[in-house]
Amino acid sequence: MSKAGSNTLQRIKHLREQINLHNHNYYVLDQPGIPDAEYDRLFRELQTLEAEHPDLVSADSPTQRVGAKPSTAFRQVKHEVPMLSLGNAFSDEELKAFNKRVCDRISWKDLIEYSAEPKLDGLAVSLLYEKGLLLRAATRGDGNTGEDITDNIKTIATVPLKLLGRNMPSRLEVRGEVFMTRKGFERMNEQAKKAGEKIFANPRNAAAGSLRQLDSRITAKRPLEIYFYGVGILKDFDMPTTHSEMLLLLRSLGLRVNPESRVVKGVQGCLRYYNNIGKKRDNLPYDIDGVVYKVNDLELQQELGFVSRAPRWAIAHKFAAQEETTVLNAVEFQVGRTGALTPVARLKPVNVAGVTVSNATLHNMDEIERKDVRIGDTVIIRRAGDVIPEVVSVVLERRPQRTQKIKLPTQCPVCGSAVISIEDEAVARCSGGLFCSAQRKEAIKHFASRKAMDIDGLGDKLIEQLVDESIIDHVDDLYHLKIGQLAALERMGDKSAENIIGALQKSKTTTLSRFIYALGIREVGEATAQNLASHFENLDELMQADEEKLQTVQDIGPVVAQHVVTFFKQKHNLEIIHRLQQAGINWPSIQKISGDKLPLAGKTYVLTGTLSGMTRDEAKQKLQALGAKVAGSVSKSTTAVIAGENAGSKLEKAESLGIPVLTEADLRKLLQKP
Ligand code: 5U1
Repeated sequence: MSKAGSNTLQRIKHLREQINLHNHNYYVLDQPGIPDAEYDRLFRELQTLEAEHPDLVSADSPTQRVGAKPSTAFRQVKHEVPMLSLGNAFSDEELKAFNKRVCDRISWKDLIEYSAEPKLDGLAVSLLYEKGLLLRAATRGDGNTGEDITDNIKTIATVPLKLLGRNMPSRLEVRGEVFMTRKGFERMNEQAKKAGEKIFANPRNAAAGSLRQLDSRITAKRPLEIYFYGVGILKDFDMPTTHSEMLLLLRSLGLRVNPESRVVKGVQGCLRYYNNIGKKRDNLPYDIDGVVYKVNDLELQQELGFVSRAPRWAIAHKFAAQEETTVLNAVEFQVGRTGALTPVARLKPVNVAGVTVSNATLHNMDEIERKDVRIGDTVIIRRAGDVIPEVVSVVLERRPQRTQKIKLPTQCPVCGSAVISIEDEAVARCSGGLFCSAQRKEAIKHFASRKAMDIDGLGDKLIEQLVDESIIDHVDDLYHLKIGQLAALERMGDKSAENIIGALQKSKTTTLSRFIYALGIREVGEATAQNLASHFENLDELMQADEEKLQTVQDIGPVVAQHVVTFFKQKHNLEIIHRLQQAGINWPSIQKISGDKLPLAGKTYVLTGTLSGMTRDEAKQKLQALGAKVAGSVSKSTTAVIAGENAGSKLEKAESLGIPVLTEADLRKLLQKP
């Protein structure tokens, strides 16, 4: 009979039920109900209780299993070598303890060499190659039995159906992670939204959902990628002696491995790598949730062996959780620069990765409806890098009896003007325009921001104060501010006021692209402003351009072109530009590149479809280097359209306008021009 009290017994039972339920949601339904951090906490609590009361450990406890049962929809595959999971370290101390366990177990006195790499947030898979040919692919499933996803894996362009080289193992079972880049995920969700199809909450769910499609034609359309990180079986081949050599071997066979992987020494080496990857994290194209360290020497790995769920020679060092649950107390609507109303969740404050979060974006009403968020709900919020925290989903199991639906206001909460919703647009907007002080404030903040006019010291709070006290109305008023006006403001000394006037003076000399960006034209970000500035010789030309002409600028489509034309049609905007120029805003006139003598000077090309020998960006750069312009859309002034594989509407338009169409081979000849 166990010495545990009935409370402990009850708690263990409850934890097991909860974990089993979340395993099912995560592995079988691809719909995690709680953040990973919360799952980890439940799992750890159960592990601790079981460690304290070993007599209560039962064979069916989730701590004794790797995952959940695979779905029955696919043929099942028994893994010859089980696919185990990884132990976790949530702090530097836990990493140090892991390293100590490793050293103690093999009586190692020196620094251990580890192979380190990012831990991707994707789906673990196993691929079996026989005599170099891809025979079968399977999910990890419960670690012993997975699902046969061969047809789906074959749709991933970077998975070799045949291994590279002549010398290859007779059998190779290789493991890796299937994932989706954040860009691929966003594009896919946009398309799904337009088609009224299922939207995924994050790239991991999207990758899992795509891979477990019963119809592989659907998988083929999904932007899936893969990195391989380990080997289960290697037959009739010289076994490398280290994990890092194993990765090189995989690469030489044509299997993609993560280029971020490195060999590091001891705990300090691991921590340096961890901090480095942590800094890079937001700039990596895919989501990661930590890094993995593996003892590099394969013989030492053998010696260390396994313990129940995981190898003793590897560990996942997790980043601080980016998701947490909290309660949604209220929703307020913020008015942005273009009048867009953004619902903002007011939350019960919660610590997410070291920062207290009490507000998060709910994006727009469509998202609120899609996620079925209500006031009073327990919600999962995510905070990643510099981006504004967002409400990811609702924990439906925790929905209280009484919740309140979120309603879009009919009047702007700031100026009282009517709120209008345009069909096909997810956002609702305040119709007050520059009558609305919120829109004016945001326009001025944008104008002064670092990538625009870069007015040092003119922060958001100060701008709000200046507008609230009617000292300024529009951006041009900034250049008529006097030191005395600023110095009279609360918490503003003479010196700060002087500095701001100095910064305003300095900002008057700028560049055309910064000025275009600062105007805050809808959908004209930094890159578009740069494209516009380098395409048009001066501001007047841009202001007079019609939609057709604008669409010949790289990356400018009909929507942006329309916004630009609309902006410059408004009398009020023209007056402000005039007043800014009168105040002394200036920029150097753009030096026309002396490209007249270049072989493709005066020619304009449009690139479309997929090129096989180079990317479109490379082709663009090469054409530009020869003096050509590369436009984003086809018009009468296009010299020729260069069409790669799967070219679509641009090719059709070229044909309808009688514009010459060149192949990739023609492009190569063109690029060889002396
Ligand atoms: N990058 C990486 N992810 N990952 C996951 N390596 C790696 N290794 C794993 C797992 C489950 O397992 C082996 C250490 C067995």
